[in-house]
Amino acid sequence: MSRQHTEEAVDTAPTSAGRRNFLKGSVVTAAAAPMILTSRKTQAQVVVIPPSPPVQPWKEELPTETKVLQPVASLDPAPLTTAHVGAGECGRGDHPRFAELAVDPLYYRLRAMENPDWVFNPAYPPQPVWGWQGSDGQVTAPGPTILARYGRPNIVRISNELPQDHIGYGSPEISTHLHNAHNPSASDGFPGDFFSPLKAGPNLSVPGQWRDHFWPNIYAGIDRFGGIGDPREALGTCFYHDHNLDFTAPNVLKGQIGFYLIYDAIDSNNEHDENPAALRLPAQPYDYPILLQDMRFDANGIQTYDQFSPEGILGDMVAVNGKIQPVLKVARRKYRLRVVNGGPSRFYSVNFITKVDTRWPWQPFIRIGTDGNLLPRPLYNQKIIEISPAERADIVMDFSMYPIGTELFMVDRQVQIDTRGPAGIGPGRRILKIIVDREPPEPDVSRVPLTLRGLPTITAAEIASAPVRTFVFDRNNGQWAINNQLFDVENPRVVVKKGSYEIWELVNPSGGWHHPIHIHLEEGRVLSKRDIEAGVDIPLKAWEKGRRDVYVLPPNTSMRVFLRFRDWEGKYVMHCHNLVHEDHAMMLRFDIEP
Ligand SMILES: [Cu+2]
Repeated sequence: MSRQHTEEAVDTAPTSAGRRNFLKGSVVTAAAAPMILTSRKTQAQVVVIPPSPPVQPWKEELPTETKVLQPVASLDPAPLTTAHVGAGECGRGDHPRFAELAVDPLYYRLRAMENPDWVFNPAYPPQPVWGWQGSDGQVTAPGPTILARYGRPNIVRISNELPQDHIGYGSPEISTHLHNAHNPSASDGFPGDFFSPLKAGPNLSVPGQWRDHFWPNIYAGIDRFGGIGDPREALGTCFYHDHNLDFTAPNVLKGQIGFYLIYDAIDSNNEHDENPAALRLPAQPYDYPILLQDMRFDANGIQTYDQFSPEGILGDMVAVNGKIQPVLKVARRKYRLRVVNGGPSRFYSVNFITKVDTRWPWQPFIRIGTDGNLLPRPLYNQKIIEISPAERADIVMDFSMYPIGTELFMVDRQVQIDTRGPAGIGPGRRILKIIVDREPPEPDVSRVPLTLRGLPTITAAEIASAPVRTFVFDRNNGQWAINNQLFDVENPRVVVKKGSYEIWELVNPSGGWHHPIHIHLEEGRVLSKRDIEAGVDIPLKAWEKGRRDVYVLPPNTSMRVFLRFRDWEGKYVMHCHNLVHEDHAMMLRFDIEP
């Protein structure tokens, strides 16, 4: 059972002593009255929460380059297979295949710390966030970007220096997940592996100040293909974020998130690459990640959240890289923009507009990636990006089409009134202003080639012989459940053999809720999608046909996903990435056995 549910019965109304005691000292009391789920699936009694106070738009400037975390020369004590229990490391499991794969690693220090004076917008007072310290010593939320490379392992020493006497929403333990990298279980940020100097999750042996995460930067398929695996399995757009059991939504909202981009020989971060296989896509600093998070602020302009409501709070402000309605200044050339939906609950449909005479036409871009992965071929002349929580879109925009001084706006056109899911497209609101303010210092030689990265093969025989498991995502007594069961961090609900493959059928029978389902460790391929009420197949969208790690289930929808389970053993999770649903138990543990 998860922590929240051991403290009180799952169907307890949000007036129990535990919640009251918590709320007494919390900033959420004033603004966030609870929502009460009724027994009817599609109805909930929604208490209206006051809107966030107005902001001053287009005042804060985003950095023109993503802030990169630099490696350190060494770590003291030197990382070992076994945890340095006694020297401050929490009691994690051993690093598997460490001697084999931790060859010539890069070392990083990633420190979770409070910044007491973060400014989301000049209209709001400086306030604490739980960010990450960058190489310049500053603590930012999102944290610094790690630029990784396939074949070069990273050992990231993550330390928890958050205030342990914290009162309010969020919980100062962490378990950092590198969303969907092919990583060993002990370094995956399993929800029950949360740690602080004072507390250890149920899957750790002792608390600690820090934990070494062994992120080997290998492709899936090392057992079959040898070396560093199958390059067709590459992920590029990853992000690290807290996965603390029951507290993921508040901790991520407080800033426990950052980008992790992985390059390789073809997606090489080098526009001048002479390797004929290299794609030469726009490279750093013109490869720019953009994180979207929905946030709510109280009457005093202080961020607020209700971590005990099973419907959470839908943010009515959209933070773009931690700022509300900021400005990004770009050079007149191509940019690769990696748009990441950091949740907790808002879906986005974003496009770009600029004023032409009296009109605001939608501006074109090329979509090159879906979730973490490059598509086999670019999608040209795209105008809108639809992304659910945790989904990503990798696009190339050519700002050389615009004269210096042009202002563009990134607009979210998604209508959404509660955390249940999107409700159509509207006129939208502007969330980021982009100003083309300079010529690039050198000619733009980047390009978008006609082919990007091929897909790994799945044979008809494999599909025919794959065992099928069905998972139903629905509510159970006001909590979120999978096959009518709540998350059990101690016991696997599914055990699969390493090297095997299966079809997982994901079913959302509810009439009201959308569930973006995330499966750790491996990308899957959607074989089919079905409207279960009408009994007909639904055609897949172009970007749903690539490798995926988020499977968006609208109401009354099922999906069949082909998955392999490779290279690593141990405990992993599948869960809804609406972080409210995840925290309220819509998660299951699956184990991979030898
Ligand atoms: Cu969900």
